[in-house]
Amino acid sequence: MTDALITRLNYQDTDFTGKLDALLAWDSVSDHKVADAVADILHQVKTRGDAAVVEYTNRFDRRDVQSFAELVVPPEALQKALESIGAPEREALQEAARRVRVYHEHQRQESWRYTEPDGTVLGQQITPMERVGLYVPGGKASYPSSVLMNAIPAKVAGVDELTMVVPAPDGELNQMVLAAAAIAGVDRVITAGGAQAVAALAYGTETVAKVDKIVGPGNIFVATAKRAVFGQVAIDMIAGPSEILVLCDGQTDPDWIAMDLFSQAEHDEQAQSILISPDGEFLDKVEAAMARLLPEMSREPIIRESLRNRGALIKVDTMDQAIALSNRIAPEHLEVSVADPDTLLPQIRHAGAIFMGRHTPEALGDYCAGPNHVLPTSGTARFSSPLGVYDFQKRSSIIYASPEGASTLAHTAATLARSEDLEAHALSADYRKR
Ligand code: HSO
Ligand code: ZN
Repeated sequence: MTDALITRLNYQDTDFTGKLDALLAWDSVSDHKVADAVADILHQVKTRGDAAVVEYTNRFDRRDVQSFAELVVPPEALQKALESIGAPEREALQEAARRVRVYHEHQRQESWRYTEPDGTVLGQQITPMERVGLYVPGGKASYPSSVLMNAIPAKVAGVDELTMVVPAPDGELNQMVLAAAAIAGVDRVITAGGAQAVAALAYGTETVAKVDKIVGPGNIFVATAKRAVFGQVAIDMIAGPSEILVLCDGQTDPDWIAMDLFSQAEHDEQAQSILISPDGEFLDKVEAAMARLLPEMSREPIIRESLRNRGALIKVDTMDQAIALSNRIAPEHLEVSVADPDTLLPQIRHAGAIFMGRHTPEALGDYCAGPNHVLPTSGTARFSSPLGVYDFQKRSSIIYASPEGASTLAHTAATLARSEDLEAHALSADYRKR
């Protein structure tokens, strides 16, 4: 790569597509050594339960606990964390939680049914999962906002028991994370992380009840463990690095756009920030703004690396080209920074979250607008959706045949059953004939 702050591309470039594809390419690392280590940890926890979790936690997180009970955070400690943080932070968490809850309440799916003329009733009954596990990382990406975003939809869905696992390296716990857990209504917090925590949730131990689904981001050990237990339990998506794509007509303040790109780049060195505009001079202004603003940023090294690795400013000829590119990229976050974004919206097919207009930076959505910030990454917005209440609800089909309905249906069922050579099916239906 060059020494430039960020790659510049033009839709007219020879091999533009190849260059763009190279920037977008992202391989989720799969490492055999990690897979072997994880398989061993899963086996140990599956067979030895609490004791194995305690041993791994003492080893990996430099703890010195004697029993699993010491890993369980007492409910009073959650309340204490809530009181210990600053009032502005507490109020901000509470306000964010309130808004996220209101938004997600709109997502709750309802059961439905309809009745046929002969009295047969058909429908679908929606029920929440009973137990869910929420993984929260312990390191630099331990975000209280992510606790709200994962926990609130589960609680809105009506999940009975939400268990959060979070590593406490050297016994240190992020008080904002605990406070967020208290506000979101997390039922139990266990200070364990890594594959051992995933295993405890997936298989259950003497102390931990086996959950139905595990959600939340984690490092490669956690991601590998989640993949391995999938099937035993449900899991959410395995997230790749965060991405933002900004489409701009060239009329937004270049400083605003520069900072929007930084806001994604500061997450990590592999995060991706791309700006597309039909206005070449505007791209120059944004690049100049980035060069001027970057030295002031506290995460300057991460931003610089991320922009250099995976960032791009792309000149197109028309807004239609911009939209077509956006649909190809299928970004996690899409800012449509134009005067009237509603005119473009119908053409936008693939994006995790769409931020409309000049006054909607992604950061508002990351924290408190209301929609979820757990979104499909790496082009998976082509086929998946933001985390939501529906991810914690299940559907059961309902069939309630009336005597008359059963009699009618039996003809069709028995005919098909005999064509499949399944006589008991045919008779079981026929017995209900009038
Ligand atoms: N942008 C991240 C979410 C987040 N931002 C958490 C700040 N804190 C997800 O793509
Ligand atoms: Zn963010």
